[in-house]
Order: sequence, then structure tokens, then C-alpha cells
Amino acid sequence: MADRPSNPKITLHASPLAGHNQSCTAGQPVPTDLSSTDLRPAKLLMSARIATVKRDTLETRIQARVNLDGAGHARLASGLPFLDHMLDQIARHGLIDLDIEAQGDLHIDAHHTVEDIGITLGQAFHQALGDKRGIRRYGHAYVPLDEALSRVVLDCSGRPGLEYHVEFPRARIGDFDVDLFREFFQGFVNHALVTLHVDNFRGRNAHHIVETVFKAFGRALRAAVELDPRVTGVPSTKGSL
Ligand SMILES: [Mn+2]
Repeated sequence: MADRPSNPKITLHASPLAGHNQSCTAGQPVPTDLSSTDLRPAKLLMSARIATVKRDTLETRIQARVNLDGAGHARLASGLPFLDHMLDQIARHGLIDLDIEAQGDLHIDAHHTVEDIGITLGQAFHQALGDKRGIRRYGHAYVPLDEALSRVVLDCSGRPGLEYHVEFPRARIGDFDVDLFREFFQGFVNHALVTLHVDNFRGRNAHHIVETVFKAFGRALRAAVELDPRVTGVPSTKGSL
């Protein structure tokens, strides 16, 4: 579903990005001394893992900024309070600073906005991660919330792949359509270029179920992007991810 044409009219745009007007800043340099005698940890020698992506279509206008080495601060204005509550879990449990602003066609429904926030966040994540030098690459987390239990496993593989196994006992949480969580993760995966396995094992309360999924996602992200002081280069026998 991700990357459906936003509107047939996009062919009229001159942009080579097929109507997706994006601008990005990534890898903003931090002042460092890169001399070979510098023994500071890799973390201090690399560019800041920060990226901002703006994505405009005829359906949504979204700006997402991520700092992978943040403190879990979030500034969220998706227009969808329940989604903001979930994005806040990613920031808090991933220790990722997240700044997301969206103006979507909510008069139709929340579908385009939720999916496009997943896409834009995925693009920002991918840019902030850079060449993946020194990262742990894999991350997983189990998170319970009362009766609910979920597991998320992530690989910064460079290939998009989603296994999403979450059944909800009801179709809506408040007025939020629970089908849209899959669209969010599919959008993220397609553009972050990660392999993501999401499994809910149990739960009766739909709010609890999805909250365990987003908390586990945040924790798995944190583990996967963390710099491992024992890793030199890219953690792959291929030499690139
Ligand atoms: Mn909650």
C-alpha cells in the first residue's frame, strides 16, 4: 500500500520526485578533531545522527525531524491525538528526539496522514542513520502492559520487510481505525529500509495491545541504532547495509 500515487495530477509536477517535494538535511557535522591520535569514542567523532525530511503531496504535508541520539523529547502535531500518543512512545522508549508536524486530508479519513507519517519518519530515520558504521544493527524488545504482551524485532538490513501479526479485539480505539497501524509500519519499513517483525502474543484491551507494540518498537529501534564500541565499520560480511 505504501507509496500509492498520491493523486493522478502529480504527473503535472515538474519535480523529478514525482510530485513528492522533499528537502532534507542530514549528518550535520559536530566539531571534532579527526586526527588519528584522537582516542575519543566513535560517538564523538561522527556526524550528529540528525535528519529533517519535508514531504508534500496533494494529500499531506509532513515534516519530520529525528535525532537518534536524543533524550526522548517529542514535539508532535499529527492532527491525530491517538497517533501522537503512540509516536510519543517511540521517542520516550527509543530515546529518540522526534519532531513531527502534519497537515493531512483528515476530512477524508486518517489513512493518508498515518501512512505518510510512517513514510516520512522512515526517510528521516534512514538519513539520520547514515552509512550504519558502528551500529549494533539488530534490536528487539518484549514489552508488557498489564495483560498485553508484544515483541518487536528489527534489523537495519537495507531491505524493506514487514511481518506484522497483531489482531485487535475491536476495530477502533476511540475514533482511530486500528487497521492504520499496519499502514504506519509498512510506510516506515519501506523507506527506513529495515526488516521489522511485530508480534502481539496476548491482550484483551486494544489500547494496551497497540501501546505494547509502539513501546517495543521504540526499544528495538534504540538497541539497533546504538553504537557498539567493539564494532568497527559496517556490521555486515557484505561490507555495506
Ligand atoms: Mn496509553
